[in-house]
Amino acid sequence: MDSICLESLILKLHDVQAVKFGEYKLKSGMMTPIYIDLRVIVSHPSLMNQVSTVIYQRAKAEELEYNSVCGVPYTALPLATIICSRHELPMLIRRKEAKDYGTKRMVEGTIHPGDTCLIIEDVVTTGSSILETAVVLQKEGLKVTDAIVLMDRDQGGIDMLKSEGITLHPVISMAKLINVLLKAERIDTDTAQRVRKFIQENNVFMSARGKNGSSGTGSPATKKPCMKAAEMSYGARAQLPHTHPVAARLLKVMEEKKSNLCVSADVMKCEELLLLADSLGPFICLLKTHVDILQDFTPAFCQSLTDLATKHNFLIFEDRKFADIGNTVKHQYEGGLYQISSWSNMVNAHAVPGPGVVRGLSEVGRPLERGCLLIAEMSSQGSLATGDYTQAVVKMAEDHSEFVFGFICGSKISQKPEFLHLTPGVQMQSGGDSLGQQYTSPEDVILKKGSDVIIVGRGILGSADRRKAAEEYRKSGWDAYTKRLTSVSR
Ligand code: S5P
Repeated sequence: MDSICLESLILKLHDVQAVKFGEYKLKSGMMTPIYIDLRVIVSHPSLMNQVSTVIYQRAKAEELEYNSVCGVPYTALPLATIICSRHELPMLIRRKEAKDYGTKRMVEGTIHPGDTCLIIEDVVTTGSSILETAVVLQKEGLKVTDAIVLMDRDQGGIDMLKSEGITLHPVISMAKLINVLLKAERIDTDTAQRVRKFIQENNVFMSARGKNGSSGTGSPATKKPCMKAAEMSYGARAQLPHTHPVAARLLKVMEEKKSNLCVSADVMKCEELLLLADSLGPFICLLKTHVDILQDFTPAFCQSLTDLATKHNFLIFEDRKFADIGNTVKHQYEGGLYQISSWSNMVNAHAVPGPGVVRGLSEVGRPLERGCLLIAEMSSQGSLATGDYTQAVVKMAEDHSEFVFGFICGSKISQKPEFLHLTPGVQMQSGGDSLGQQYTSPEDVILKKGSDVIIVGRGILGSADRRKAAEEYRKSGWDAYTKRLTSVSR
């Protein structure tokens, strides 16, 4: 497809108001200067044909090899139909919901496991819709290596899909769209600038993955922005094929309880901890312990705690921060006074000793269906866990994803949606304590830094009404998450 033809297509899309400029309100309340909605083109048959042609030609130009085509429901469905009919290609249809009768299939059509299926989409924001379709196809034994999209909003979809092994080929980029409309005087320079600024601001994300690395959880100003990854819901991430079972459980609990709050129950007596777990249980997805600060620990305490976890549907995380050779951490995890592996769903470890620490913990934890977080960054001032170290931790986690499912970190450091990011050093007001702890607000942690779970200790424990404080933190963390989801959805 030559550029002249693409230009005329862009103008036609503007004519039928598939692309609109103005002030549009997203569900989050955020205002956007551009609105793209290609559903309208089904009422314009010649446009449908042209869009189908450019999508097919893009696949040809890339010399893609595939056995079947699947359109992401719903807008891309008729486009896939036209392409498949015109070129006599086998099509597959992905169901959004499984039928509650008959075959309960998620994909309609003849499936040959091992075949490659090309995905087609109308607009990509974060890539999550394509990924969801790819996951369904992969579950049927199909390979998905490429996807073609008519319009890419340049908001990180390409990078996210790349991290999942899918190459996204956009026909029209946001930059091209704006340039063509500006040249044709459909929009003025101000509008073009506003849109470019909006896209840029909703594109970048604070991350420790920049070339310069990060400076720990406490100093976001020095972090390098990188592309924003997909904003899949917690529930959708729980369903991904690579999501660790413990992460999947936690994500489901988060979705069900509308809570991304982990309480750090740093109290010294067993009874106080159990009372805390019982009263804050309804507001939390996860309870974090430091079992070695309890003055009156008994094995019976663990049973009472796991009973409360069942009663209130939360998971338990012993914040043991293992940091020794594999053989030693194995014994520390399984034995001794605390027998941590017998009651804690997850633990964490420093990566300093090298992968042996993960392998040692994994030998004990995997048979018990436990999981592990690696400490990639710390909230304390002057932390050495920054830059190349943080990146090496991400790599170690990816290499041991059968046991490691996420990180203790200050911001999103992995683009893989199956990994969870848990951030400590959270209070409503920024600041710190006299021993180097540094605090960031729930909103900043979830919305700006892209983390998944807030870990709050003294922000709640130090409050006169702990239940009220826990509900405030839950609400603040959850509101920030819903804002994050809707601010990038179309
Ligand atoms: O970098 C870190 C890692 C952790 S796990 N910074 C932290 O503060 N933590 C833990 O989170 C810390 O051990 C404590 O249990 C909790 C923070 O407590 P707060 O009272 O400062 O909220």
